[in-house]
Amino acid sequence: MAFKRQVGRLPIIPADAQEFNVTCHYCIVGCGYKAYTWPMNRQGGTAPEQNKFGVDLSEQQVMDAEAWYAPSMYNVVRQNGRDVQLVVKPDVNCSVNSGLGSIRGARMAENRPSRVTGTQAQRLSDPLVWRNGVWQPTSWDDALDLVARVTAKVVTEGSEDDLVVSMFDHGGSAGGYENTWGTGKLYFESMKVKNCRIHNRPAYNSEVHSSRDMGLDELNYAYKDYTLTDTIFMLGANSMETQTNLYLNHMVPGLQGGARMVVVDPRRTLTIASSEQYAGPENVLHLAIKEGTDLALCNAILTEIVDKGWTDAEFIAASTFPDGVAVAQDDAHPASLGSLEHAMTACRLSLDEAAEICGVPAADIARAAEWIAGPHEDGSRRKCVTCYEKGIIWGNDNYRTIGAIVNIALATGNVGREGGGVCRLGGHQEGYYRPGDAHVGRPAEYIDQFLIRGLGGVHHIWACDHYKTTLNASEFKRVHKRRSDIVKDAIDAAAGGTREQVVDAIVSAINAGGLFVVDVDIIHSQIGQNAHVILPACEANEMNLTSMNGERRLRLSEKYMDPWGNAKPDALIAAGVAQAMERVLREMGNDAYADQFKGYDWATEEDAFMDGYNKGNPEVTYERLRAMGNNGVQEPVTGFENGQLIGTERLYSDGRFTRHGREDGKALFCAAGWRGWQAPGKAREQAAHRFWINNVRANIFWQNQFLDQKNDFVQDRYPHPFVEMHPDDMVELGLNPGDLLEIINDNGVTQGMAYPMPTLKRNTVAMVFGSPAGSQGNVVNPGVNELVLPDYKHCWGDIRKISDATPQTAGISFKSPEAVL
Ligand SMILES: Nc1nc2c(c(=O)[nH]1)N[C@H]1C(S)=C(S)[C@@H](COP(=O)(O)OP(=O)(O)OC[C@H]3O[C@@H](n4cnc5c(=O)[nH]c(N)nc54)[C@H](O)[C@@H]3O)O[C@H]1N2
Ligand SMILES: Nc1nc2c(c(=O)[nH]1)N[C@H]1C(S)=C(S)[C@@H](COP(=O)(O)OP(=O)(O)OC[C@H]3O[C@@H](n4cnc5c(=O)[nH]c(N)nc54)[C@H](O)[C@@H]3O)O[C@H]1N2
Ligand code: SF4
Ligand SMILES: [Mo]
Repeated sequence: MAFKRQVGRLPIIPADAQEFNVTCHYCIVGCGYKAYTWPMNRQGGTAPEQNKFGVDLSEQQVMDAEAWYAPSMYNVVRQNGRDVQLVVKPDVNCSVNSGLGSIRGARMAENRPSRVTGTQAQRLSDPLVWRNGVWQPTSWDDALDLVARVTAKVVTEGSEDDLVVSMFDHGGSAGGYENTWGTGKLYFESMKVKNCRIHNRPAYNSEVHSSRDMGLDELNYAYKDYTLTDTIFMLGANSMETQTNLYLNHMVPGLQGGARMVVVDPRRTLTIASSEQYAGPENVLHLAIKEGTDLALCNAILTEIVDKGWTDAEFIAASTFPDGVAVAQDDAHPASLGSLEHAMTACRLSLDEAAEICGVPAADIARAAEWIAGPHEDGSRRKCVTCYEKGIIWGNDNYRTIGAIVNIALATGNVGREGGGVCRLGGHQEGYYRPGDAHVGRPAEYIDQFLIRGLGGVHHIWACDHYKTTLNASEFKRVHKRRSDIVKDAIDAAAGGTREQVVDAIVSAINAGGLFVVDVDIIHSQIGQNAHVILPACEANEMNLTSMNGERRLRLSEKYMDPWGNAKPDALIAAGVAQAMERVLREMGNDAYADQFKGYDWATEEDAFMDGYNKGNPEVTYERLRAMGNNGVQEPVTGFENGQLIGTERLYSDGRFTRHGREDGKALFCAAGWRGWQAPGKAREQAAHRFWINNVRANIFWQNQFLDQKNDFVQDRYPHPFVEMHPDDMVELGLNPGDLLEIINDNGVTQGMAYPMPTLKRNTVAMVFGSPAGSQGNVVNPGVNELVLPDYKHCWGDIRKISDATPQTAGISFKSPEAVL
């Protein structure tokens, strides 16, 4: 088992330690933490006046004592050039988490880079440029000059369409309002780049087009709605592991207070197992549908609700489109939108038809409809919160399935009201503030295929690693490497040349099919192996960062330590690129174009915030947010009174729906007819292979493991990506726990470690996504929907043993996590 090798005893936080507000930057929930720092040569004492908590620490503390922190919450970091001691611990006064941590957030401190304790020494400290066959450290000026010269030459000799950009669009872990504005201003205002994609999908589009087209922003409730509701309806999400403190601090109290829960997931998740314990198994209904059949299920639930007369007629009359078709189906709308009646012409599906398609009993579907919409005995309306995430978003027929989910919430009047809402659970926090992106178009370009086809000459990558996290990753990697190697070879051949000669060599290589790659990251990532310039960014708390969580709660997470080495905030890196572009273009005699890159004279991330977010939201400043502390304010902010920012608890409480931009304020229903597997190639792949390769997240990992890969605690538990399998399938394939296996199909191959999971259905596996030691994306086909939304979750393959357990994998526990709930 991992233990804290470098800490024998934790120092006591002294009474005068500095205190900072921290929003955990890992997941959407955005739990409140407090960071405390103090000089190396001091510590507090047990007497109340000697420690930060003001309590007598010589006494035995109660179990949930605030005055407690784990070794993982401690580190030694640099602050204003000096080493300081650091504790980052959950904030009991934050309404999001009420003092709860999680296995990820509670390791924020130990995941900071430290010269003293040696943690996260992988962090990039200096810009690196490919020279003499290796990455050589250099200055910002030198690195940015090369980026700008190559980029400027390529976009002026060709066009801005030759610049391809992969960029985060989130808050928290990378992103935030500062950084999305920095990159947004650079690529959407100074330039009009249309060949761009988002970190998690191969195009620049929305994960939830249909919800927005129907009039609803996807984050429309307050977390407290989970404690005010009668039923939680969760689809394709595993919140106990992926929105942990939303689950523990809001859903669990709801369940303990009598709410029921319906969970739609092909596998039994820890959320289901845990909810059964809190609510009693009789109050948790698991619909273990066949993968990809959510749309049929939702249509049958809607049909049952309509036929039973459980719809909210008043709400429908007041707030939804009354008559026929409002938006016809076309290339930009994979289903028509309009009245409930219109939608029903496409959605109507009987319980028996759905039972056949989904592989669950008709009686269970009827029961789900009753739990969602059946009135209470006294005839009063049932409240239901509907929530969904990646089993739906990266699922079959994204547009229509999300449309069908929102249909149910609209038909039952469960939005804009206490105990209601129909929401994404979310991934990262949000922090989107950018100039308009209408020039990108809809459907947007499928960027991975664009690069695979040999198009584009320069690739700027911000905080994402497609090697581990894109679809069709085997092919993507092959081509990306081949194209970037062409440029590396050209640079090597031009060694000793002047800057001009090297730039000419690079551009010639690009014209011969090469790709010049700039990677902005905090570590040297896998896709970073293809980069010619690597720019070191810093994380939240190494800079000030604002973002909002899954109930639109906006906070300022404060800087408490220095960036590692010469790393910088992404916003200031974007500004540096822009300034270098301006200078280079002027030298090239292109003054008009150079002028477009003016306006980046930001000295700090706060300047970027004021230039972007504050211009659209003039009430909101760092100072005011700092004063609002870890409870912040729920967006949209509507005013500032008595020293407080005024926010919005719930969207659409006036019954007017506006996200689609319609003046009538009426929500639209989606004519979401079931049509089987929507993305190309899925049905064929399913027929050709034995195993469904479900791909999932797990509590312990954060994303593609960029920090976890250098964290003993994580690596000791899972030295290889887990591939959970039914024990009988393992026996048939001659696999013992911990054996290494490979998954094979026409798209590629990946590998992992066999982990028995008796609750799985036969011929299905659950593999952790995004691992550096086995990318699940290698075996996902390139199929996307009409609007270029990937279906990562549906992929089939065959499995073969490659090795007996290694000394590391043989030594781990193969207990079901359910056993230790
Ligand atoms: N611990 C941890 N938490 C995280 C993250 C992390 O890396 N680690 N990442 C964050 C991010 S960026 C995101 S986007 C979220 C994702 O959060 P979630 O969506 O909750 O996580 P996943 O495990 O990707 O997928 C959820 C479930 O979808 C199910 N599923 C697969 N196919 C189908 C299907 O056809 N229908 C249905 N109904 N379900 C299906 C899977 O069995 C799985 O249980 O998590 C966030 N939180
Ligand atoms: N098969 C399959 N594939 C999937 C999914 C799935 O469920 N199944 N889920 C998809 C989803 S929802 C997501 S969100 C994506 C995740 O895909 P990615 O966005 O590629 O993965 P992350 O781990 O979030 O990548 C973060 C990268 O940014 C760097 N980074 C961290 N903080 C900072 C910062 O402050 N600044 C900069 N510049 N860099 C930083 C990290 O070192 C890391 O390299 O994967 C997607 N791919
Ligand atoms: S639940 Fe999410 S935000 Fe909260 S501590 Fe865990 S990772 Fe951080
Ligand atoms: Mo995500």
